[in-house]
Amino acid sequence: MTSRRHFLSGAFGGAALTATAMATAASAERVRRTSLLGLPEPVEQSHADTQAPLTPPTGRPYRPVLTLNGWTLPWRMKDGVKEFHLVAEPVLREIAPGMTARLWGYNGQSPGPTIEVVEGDRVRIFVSNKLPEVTTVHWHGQRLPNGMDGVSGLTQPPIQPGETWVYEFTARRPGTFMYHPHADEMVQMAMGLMGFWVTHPKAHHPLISEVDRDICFLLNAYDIEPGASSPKVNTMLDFNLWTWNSRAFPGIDSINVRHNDRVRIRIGNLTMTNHPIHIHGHEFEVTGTDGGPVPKTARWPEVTTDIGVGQMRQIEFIADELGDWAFHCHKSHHTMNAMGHNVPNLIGVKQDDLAREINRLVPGYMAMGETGMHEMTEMDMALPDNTLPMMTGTGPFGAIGMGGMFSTVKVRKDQPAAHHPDGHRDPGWFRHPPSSVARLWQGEGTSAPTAPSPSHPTDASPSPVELTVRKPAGHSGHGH
Ligand SMILES: [Cu+2]
Repeated sequence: MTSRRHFLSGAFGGAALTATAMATAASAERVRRTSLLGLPEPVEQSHADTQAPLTPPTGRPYRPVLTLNGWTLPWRMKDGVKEFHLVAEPVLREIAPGMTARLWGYNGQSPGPTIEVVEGDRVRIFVSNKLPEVTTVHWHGQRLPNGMDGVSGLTQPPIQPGETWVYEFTARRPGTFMYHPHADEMVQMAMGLMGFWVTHPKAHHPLISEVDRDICFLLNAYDIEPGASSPKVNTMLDFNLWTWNSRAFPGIDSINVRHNDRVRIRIGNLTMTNHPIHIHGHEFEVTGTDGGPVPKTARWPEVTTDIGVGQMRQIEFIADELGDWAFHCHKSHHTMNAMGHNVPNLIGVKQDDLAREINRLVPGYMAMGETGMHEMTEMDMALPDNTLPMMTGTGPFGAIGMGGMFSTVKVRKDQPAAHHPDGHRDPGWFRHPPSSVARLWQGEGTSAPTAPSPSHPTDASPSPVELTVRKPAGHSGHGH
C-alpha cells in the first residue's frame, strides 16, 4: 500500500484526464480563479491502492475508517467549519490489473474519497463540476436543510460545467452514509460518480460499539464490452462487471485483521440489483443501516445479509477464527467478470472440433467448458486488450476461479493493530496448521448412500439402498 497523493497546483496538474475533460478546459479556468479566492486545494488520488486511514489532524478524535481500494478526503478547519473540496470529473480507474475503465468520479478516482466527520460537526463542501454536463451532490441519509439535499430542479438548480457550488450543513446524525449525484443519475452513477460518508458519534453511544477495525466500500456495477473502456450507460440490468469501490477480484484488496478484533464493515449499494453479502467462518450482526443504529433487541446472527438497491448495512463480528476467509456476494454471477453471460452451456459436449469450426466463422468465439467453467481459469485464453478473464486469481492451492465481488478476510495473530503504520498490510496467504486442510482420501473404498432412482418411483419396491436413504439411523421418519 503506497500513499501517494497529488496536490494540484493548477486545475489539471497530475490528473489523468480524458478528451471530454479537456473540452471543459474553459470552465476549469473558472475553478482555478475561484481557487485563488480561498477554496481548499482539491486534493486528488491517482491509484487504486487502499490508502491508510486518515488520522484527523484537527477537530475531535475518533477511530478512522479504512476505505477499501480508496482513501479519505482531507479537510481544513476554517472558523470552526470543516471544509472539503470535491471535484466531479472524468477519471481513469483500474478495475483490476489488466483493465482500466474510463469513468466519472471525484478528485481523480471512482468512487470519490470518503468524507469522514464527527456528529455535530459543521461541514462546508465545495463542489466543482469538471464533467461535460450538469450535476449535483445528494447527501444520502443525512438530516439537513431541504435546500442542501442536492436534488436537481427540486431543491437547487443544477451545477453547470465549470461552476463551483457550496453545500453547508451540520452532521446531525452519527452513522453510515453516501453521496451521489441527483442530476442525470442513471448516466452519472453508471459512470461511477459516488462516494462514502461516515459520521462518527461525538461521545460513547449505547448502540454504536467501539471497534478495532472500521472498513467501508460501495457496491457498484458497470457494463463494459470486452475490449472497450467506457461503460454503456443505458444498461438497466445486464451489467458485466460487479465491483466493490470500482474494483473486481483479484483487484479488491483483502481485509486484514488481527485475531479477536471487533470488525465493522460498512457497505452501500448503488447498483441496480440487490447483493447478498456473505462471510465464511464467522457470524455477524447488522448493527446499523443508513437510517441509524439498529436496536440491540432487533439484531440477530447472520452469515449473509441482503443489501437492496439504495440501502446501506453495517455488519460487525469478532474475527476469532484464524485463516483466509472468503467474503463475497452470494449471487454466483456476481463473482465473475465480463464475458460470462452470452455463453452456451456445453457441459458434457466434446467441443474441440466444434469450437474450431465456429472460430473460422466467428473469430474469438468461446464456449463454456466441456466439464464446467473451472477449466477456463487454468487456460491461457486470448482476450481482447483491456479485458479481464471471467474468473481469475491464484491462491496457495491454485486457481481461485473467481471475479467480481469477491475478497477475503485475513485473520492473523501477528497482524499489527489498526492504528499501527502496518496495521492494514496484507499478511500473505494463511499457513494452515498440520492436519487442518481437506485432503485426498487414499484409504480403502467406501460406499455412499444413493438417492432413489427416477426409474424406481416411490411406490415401487424399495431397494435396500433407498431404505438407507429414507430412514437414516436416529430418525423416526414418516415411512409409507
Ligand atoms: Cu451481487
